[in-house]
Amino acid sequence: MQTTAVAHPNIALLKYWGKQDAPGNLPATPSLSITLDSLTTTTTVAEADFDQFRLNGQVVADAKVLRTLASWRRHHPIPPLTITSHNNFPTAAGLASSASGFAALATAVDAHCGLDLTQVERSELARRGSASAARSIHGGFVILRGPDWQAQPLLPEAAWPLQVFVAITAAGPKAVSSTAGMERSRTSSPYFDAWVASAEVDFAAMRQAVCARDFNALADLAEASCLKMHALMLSSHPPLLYWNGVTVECLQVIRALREDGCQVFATVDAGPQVKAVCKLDEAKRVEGALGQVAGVGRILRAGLGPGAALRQGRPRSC
Ligand code: 2P0
Repeated sequence: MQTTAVAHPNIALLKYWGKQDAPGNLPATPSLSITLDSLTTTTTVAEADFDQFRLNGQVVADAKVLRTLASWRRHHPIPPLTITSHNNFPTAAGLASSASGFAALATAVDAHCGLDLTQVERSELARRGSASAARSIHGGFVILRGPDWQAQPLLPEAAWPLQVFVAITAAGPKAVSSTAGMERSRTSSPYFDAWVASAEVDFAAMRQAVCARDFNALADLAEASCLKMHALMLSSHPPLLYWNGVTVECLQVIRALREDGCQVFATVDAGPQVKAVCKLDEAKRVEGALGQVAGVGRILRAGLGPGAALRQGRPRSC
């Protein structure tokens, strides 16, 4: 008997980068994200004699998955599991595969083991795996902030439809994981305290822009948050530079479109891919412009999507 859950990655418009110096995988700053629709992680769990994790067809010794299962078992009765997970998009390349991965895993384990968690409790379970995963439990616009650090929905996906294009500028996994990079920034960047100190004001402004569906305000705030995070990364020691030349080229193209009145903005996470977010009626123009950039391999297209959900469930089996 097995249970399958599906979750989608999310893109932070207000970025989380850095953790509190405390247990529980607690972010140092609040964040605000959009959950995507067409990118998916599908995860199936089944009881087994020992834990085994298969990702995209390969058995993987993933320390983060094993550590997360151990932390969940301190609070919940979870037997040894075979976990089979598949991403329909590049893994560990700055496309939030750990967000959708741990959201799908938390959802599957909750149902399979009959934990009977609320959506908010499930987001806390997911957060222990990857903080951004807490946000993928919900659809649409989502916030994650203290003091409880359980993600909450802000606006459902249908309330403000937007189009997202992901320009793939390089294949393969990133050189420094987000978890390691964040710790490097916390312990070595002279700007880390300023990043944390300014986060609540930035968060309040972005929440207001989303609630007002003010695209231009959201665009300004999202680009500022993205570039502030990358400045923090660059100021870490050794420096974290997740971009390549094509990343910069895409950013320049989006900037030129914006200056020409196009309602679009760009954001980049811990990897070289560029995400362009635009109004639906700008989609053709944005996709066409990104497609002209030399070095852009593929362009993934997504709308705003739902939170993590079961595909087939068998609650209360443990
Ligand atoms: C975010 N990122 O808010 C930021 C922006 C990447 C850049 O959250 O250590 O996989 O597992 O909590 O959530 C990626 O980091 O890190 C991330 P952990 P996670 O989406």
